[in-house]
Order: sequence, then structure tokens, then C-alpha cells
Amino acid sequence: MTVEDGRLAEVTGDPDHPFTRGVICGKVRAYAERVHSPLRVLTPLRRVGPKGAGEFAPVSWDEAIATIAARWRALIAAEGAEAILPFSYAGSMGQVQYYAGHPLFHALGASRLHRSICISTAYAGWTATLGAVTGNDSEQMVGADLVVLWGINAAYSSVNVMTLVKQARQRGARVVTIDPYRTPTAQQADEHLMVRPGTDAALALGVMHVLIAEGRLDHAYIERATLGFDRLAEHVKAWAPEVVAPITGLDAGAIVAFARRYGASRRTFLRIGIGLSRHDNGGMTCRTLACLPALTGAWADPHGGALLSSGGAGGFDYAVLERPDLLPARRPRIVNMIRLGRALCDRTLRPPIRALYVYSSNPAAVCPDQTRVLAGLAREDLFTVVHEQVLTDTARYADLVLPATTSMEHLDLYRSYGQFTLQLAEPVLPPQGEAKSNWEVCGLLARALGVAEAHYARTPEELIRAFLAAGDASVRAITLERLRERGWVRLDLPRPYLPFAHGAPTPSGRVEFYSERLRAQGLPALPTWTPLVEGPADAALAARYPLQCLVPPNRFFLNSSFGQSERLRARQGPPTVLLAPADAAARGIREGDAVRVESPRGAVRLTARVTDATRPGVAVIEGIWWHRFHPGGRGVNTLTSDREADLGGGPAFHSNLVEVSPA
Ligand SMILES: Nc1nc2c(c(=O)[nH]1)N[C@H]1C(S)=C(S)[C@@H](COP(=O)(O)OP(=O)(O)OC[C@H]3O[C@@H](n4cnc5c(=O)[nH]c(N)nc54)[C@H](O)[C@@H]3O)O[C@H]1N2
Ligand SMILES: Nc1nc2c(c(=O)[nH]1)N[C@H]1C(S)=C(S)[C@@H](COP(=O)(O)OP(=O)(O)OC[C@H]3O[C@@H](n4cnc5c(=O)[nH]c(N)nc54)[C@H](O)[C@@H]3O)O[C@H]1N2
Ligand SMILES: [Mo]
Repeated sequence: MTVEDGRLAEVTGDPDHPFTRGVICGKVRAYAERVHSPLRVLTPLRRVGPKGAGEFAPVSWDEAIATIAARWRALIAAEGAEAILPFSYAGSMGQVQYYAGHPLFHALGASRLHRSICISTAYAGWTATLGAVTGNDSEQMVGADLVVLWGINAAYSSVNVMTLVKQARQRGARVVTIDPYRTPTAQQADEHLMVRPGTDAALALGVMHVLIAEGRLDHAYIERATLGFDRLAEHVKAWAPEVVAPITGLDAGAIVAFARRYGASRRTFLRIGIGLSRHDNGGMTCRTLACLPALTGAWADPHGGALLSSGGAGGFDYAVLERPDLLPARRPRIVNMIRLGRALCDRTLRPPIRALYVYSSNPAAVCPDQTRVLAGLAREDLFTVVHEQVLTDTARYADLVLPATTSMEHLDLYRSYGQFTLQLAEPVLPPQGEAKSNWEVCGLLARALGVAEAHYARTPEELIRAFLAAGDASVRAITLERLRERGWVRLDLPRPYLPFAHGAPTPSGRVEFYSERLRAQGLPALPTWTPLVEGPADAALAARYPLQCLVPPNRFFLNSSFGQSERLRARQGPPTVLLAPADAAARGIREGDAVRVESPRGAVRLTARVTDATRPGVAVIEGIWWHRFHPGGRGVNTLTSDREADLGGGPAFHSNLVEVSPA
């Protein structure tokens, strides 16, 4: 980090960091442009034009806080605190700022938010098999015979994984990617299985069929660490490669070859993406994949195993940050964030949502079923406050916008979901303009409303100390002082880290091929594949909308963050849809044409890219653009549905049928 004359000049990596080794991605390199963006919010703002027009006049912090407190007090008296809905997601992801609002809104008795938009489906599936969201350390893939990048576009989404993939490959590992389109990650692999969207569980069942039929198993591991092998073996008899081939769109021969390679060694590492789970059947997909290393015993190998996320590694006590003890005895209702539009537009809710407080998120752009989200945000009778760094699509709909600090301007503790170190980031700049952190603003509101004041009387340092001290043995020894020395400390976990070598923290204490918990919920007890709710199996819908549309991230934005950057937008090029040559030709579409992409929810305008990087029948739209920088003023999530996936209440962003036509 270089600061010159009070301005952030350069952001570089830390070459001593054990995981990143100094490699950072292009977007974070451009952080200075974000901190000093002309779109930065620098003072509190009050709406002076129609909702969504983005016309504001500055107000003082005192006036802004007093206005919010008065509006909320009146609402609580008239309709009850559930009329208030906090809405937040990860923002810049530090623990203090992420949880800054929970104690305030709990103490008020406001509606609770199910923060489901990213990980909850994947985590629910993984947990069904393994009881915890952790896995073997990615660095263990160096030394593996086979590395599988399964539904993860690491070259965009997790660049540091690619450093390890390259090392593994140099040491002789074969690298296979499994993705419906040829991502930059797939381009760097030895083999690419271009699977049909939402069919990975079927592929995995086919692999299990071969492993079991050919006896490529670790019987000792299965005996000591798993539950339900006999039932699984019986179950997967029906999933022969010839059955799986037409479902997945792969050759039976390729499935057998992949299974044999997987079963040839325990030194096989699956790095599984969270994006993979964003389908109607995504939870079951993750559950099924988690079973594979248990058949071959790879879970117990120092150069094998699998990782979906390290998010649950280390025992942290989130009650310190979240303060569930402040909740009223009658628990307030829970609103699923992916259904924000529905919740705002639902006239039958009692009480209806009358006040929305958005921080660390840009729901107007990132939530599915955008048309409904915008209709909700446009409600004249909704009092919306948005605490933001930059004037996002959501901020434009606010009655009050509050300026937020960036991670360069506030202290925070960071966890990771791909590695096992904790990081501390200290401010390198003073707050820009009148910006305040989530922690400060929630503290001001708590004091103005007379709730949870003791919680906010602490400093972020004190909170971090309390949070670390309440952790388990892998966390407790990490102090603020140790974090300050180098900025990071690895969780005190063994190396190699093999959390499932002898079993798993499920109800049975074993890796559960058979799950009694799922059965009790009325779900299949064994791993299985079901067709997508919105997919080719719905023949009537597929006749009108014949293409499956994937909507993963692009290289230069982080969800919708960095969409404010002119430089990164220029590097990214215009918003595009990738179409296979046959699909384009059938519609009279050529490279570079303006096209209209329509789903059952709505339509957007994009530029066509005709490429064999995608399968026939699969269209791909990368990245989330700010509305004002997207042709037609509406973004990709106009297309996506707010349907909940099979487990965990997460979104099915990629289970999405569309038709494309020349604009
Ligand atoms: N550059 C960049 N990096 C990011 C982000 C960003 O927006 N931009 N976002 C960050 C966040 S919040 C997250 S959660 C992570 C997500 O990062 P990842 O876990 O990598 O997830 P995605 O990129 O959403 O999807 C990964 C891949 O899954 C593929 N996929 C979709 N459907 C299927 C399927 O049915 N089967 C298979 N096998 N593959 C499928 C997509 O084509 C895509 O290539 O990335 C983080 N990193
Ligand atoms: N089409 C499609 N949609 C998706 C996805 C996809 O792959 N495809 N991915 C989904 C996923 S995985 C995720 S995680 C969500 C992410 O959705 P969001 O969490 O909304 O992510 P961002 O778009 O990065 O918006 C975060 C906002 O928080 C602000 N911010 C950052 N730090 C702070 C802070 O400390 N305080 C405050 N008050 N504000 C802050 C930033 O300026 C930014 O505008 O999007 C989801 N939406
Ligand atoms: Mo995410």
C-alpha cells in the first residue's frame, strides 16, 4: 500500500503471505480508483427528486441520524419493529463491519434477514455429508496426481488457487476442469469436461458407479469413517455411465476414463466452486461431490481430498459479534434476502416492510428478479436508507444515503473461505469526506434509539479481542498483537490439515453417504440427481426459452463492486452474451450483434459473442454491471429467478431458461 499526499496511490500484495505470495487480482490493484472515485459518497445525502433518479442534497450527520431515529420510532409504535428490514451482505467482508448491524436490529426486534445469496445452499449440501464446512488445505494439491477444478472459475474468482494449480501441474498432476463453458480456468487445464448445467450430481453418481463396480475403493477408510456404504453401492447401480452420458452431455467413455483416473490414486484433489451450487439442485450436487473422496480415501491423504470452502474451519464464537441474546423472546420473522423484491411488493405481509436499511450490499443489481426488486425500491411509502461507499444503483433509490468508509479507512479482521489464515487490516487512510464505518453508524443509531448501547460502547479493537478470545483452541492463541506483527496469522490447525481423515462431525460422527437428517426433512437420504426445476425437463417452458443461461462473475468486477471504475469497465469491454455458433446461426445472430436476451422474468440487451467456448444450448452472461452502464439500463439479474434451491434457501441464479433474438 502506498499513500502519497493523503491519497492511496498503489496497492500491492504481500510476498510473505503464505497463501497469496504477493499475487493480487487486477480489480484490487485498481482500488485507489475506487477509494477516490468521482462516484464516492462523501457526505450524508437526502433525496430531492423522484425515487431512483439519484437527485440528492447534502445534509449533516446529526440531521440524518435524527431523521432515521424519528422515522423508525414512529413505525415501531404504529406497526411494530418488524416493519423495519435490515439488508446487508458481505461488502468488503471484515467481521466487525459484516456483523455491525446485527446487535442493533436484534435489539430493536426488526425483521431478520436470511443472508442466503452466496453460500447457504452449497454449505447446506456439504454439511449434509460432512457436518462442517471445511476441507483439506488447497496447498495440499501440490503433490497430487489429479486436480479437478469442479465448477470453479479460479482464474477469475480465486486467482491464488491458480498459483497452486500451476505448481501441481509442474509436479506432474493432471488438471481437469468441469464446467459447461470453457473459462480461462478450463483453458489452462489438461482436460475439460463440458458438462450440461445442473448435471454434476449425475456425473458424480456415474463416477461412484464405476469406482464401486471396479473396486477402486479404500475399504479401510470406508469402514472406519463412513456411514451407509452398502446402501450407496446398491443405489448407484442404477447410475451406469450409459445412463449418465445423455443426462450430462458427456461420452460414456469419457466418464469411465475420468472415474478410473480418479480412482487410480488417493492423491486426488477436488477444488469445488460455490458457483456450482447456484442451481435448483445445487445443494444435493455439493453433498454428492463431498462423497467422492470418502470412497477412495482421499480425505485422509496429505495430497488429496477436497475443498469447497474453509469458511467453517476454526471454532469461532459468532455470538460475540451477532448478539442473539438481544433478540426479543418472540423471535422476529425471517425474510430471505434473495426474495427481497417479493417481500417489498407483498401487500399481505403483516406488518408490511415500511423501512429498509441497506449496508454492504447493492441489491438493486445483485438480487435475482431485478424487476420486482426495483418495483419494491420505487415504493413511495418505503423509507429507504443506504449506507454506501459509492452511489450504486440501490443508493439512487434511497431517501437517505450515508457515506461509508472503505477497508482502507477502517480496522477489521478478515477470514477467508479458500484458505486458513486470519488477516488484520489497519486503516492506511483517514475516512474520506465525512464517511463512517458500519460499526460507527450502527453505534450512532443504537444510541439515538436507546438500544444495545453497551455493545457499541466498545471499540472495534475490543470487539476483535473478545471475538478471538472466545474461539476454540485453533483461534484462541491468536491475539491482536500477533496479528499486528505481520497482518496475518494461520489458524492453529495441523499440517497437513485432514479434517475428515477419521470421520466427520455429523450426527453419526462419520462421513454420511446415507443421511438420516435429510430423510427426516423429507429429502432423499442418499446422494442423487434431480432435473432442474427450470431446465430442459420442463418441455413447455423450454420450447419458448430453449437456452440455459449461466450468469457467473466476470474478471474485473467483484459482484457489482468495481462497476464504478471507468478503467475496469474499459478493460472488461461491453456486457456480452456468449453463444455457441450453431445457436447463433439458428437465430441469424453474428459476432458483435446487439441482441435481446429474454427469460420468463424479463429481457436485457447485450452484445453477442459467438464462440465455441460454450456448448450448444448454453448461453453465458458474465458479470454484474451497474444499471447505468448497461445498455437499456437493466442488468443481468432481470433474467434470474428468486426461486430457492433445494437446500439452504440459496438462489438458483444459473437455472435460468432464456431465448435470444437480434435486438
Ligand atoms: N473476478 C471476480 N472474482 C470473484 C467474484 C466476482 O464477482 N468477480 N465474486 C466472489 C464471490 S462473492 C464468490 S461467491 C466467488 C464465486 O466464485 P466461484 O466459486 O468460482 O463461482 P462462480 O464463478 O459463480 O462459478 C464458477 C463456475 O461454475 C460454472 N457453473 C455454472 N453452472 C455449473 C454447473 O452446472 N456445473 C458446473 N460444473 N459448473 C457450473 C460457471 O460456468 C463458472 O465458470 O467468487 C469470488 N471472486
Ligand atoms: N447474476 C449474478 N448475480 C449474483 C451472483 C452471480 O454470480 N451472478 N453472485 C451472487 C453472490 S455470490 C454474491 S456474494 C452477491 C454479492 O452481492 P453484494 O454483497 O451486494 O456485493 P457487491 O455487489 O460487491 O456490493 C457490495 C456493496 O457494499 C459496499 N461496501 C463495501 N464495503 C462496505 C462497508 O464496509 N460498509 C458499507 N456500508 N458498504 C460497503 C460496496 O461499495 C458495494 O456497493 O451477489 C450475488 N449475485
Ligand atoms: Mo459470493
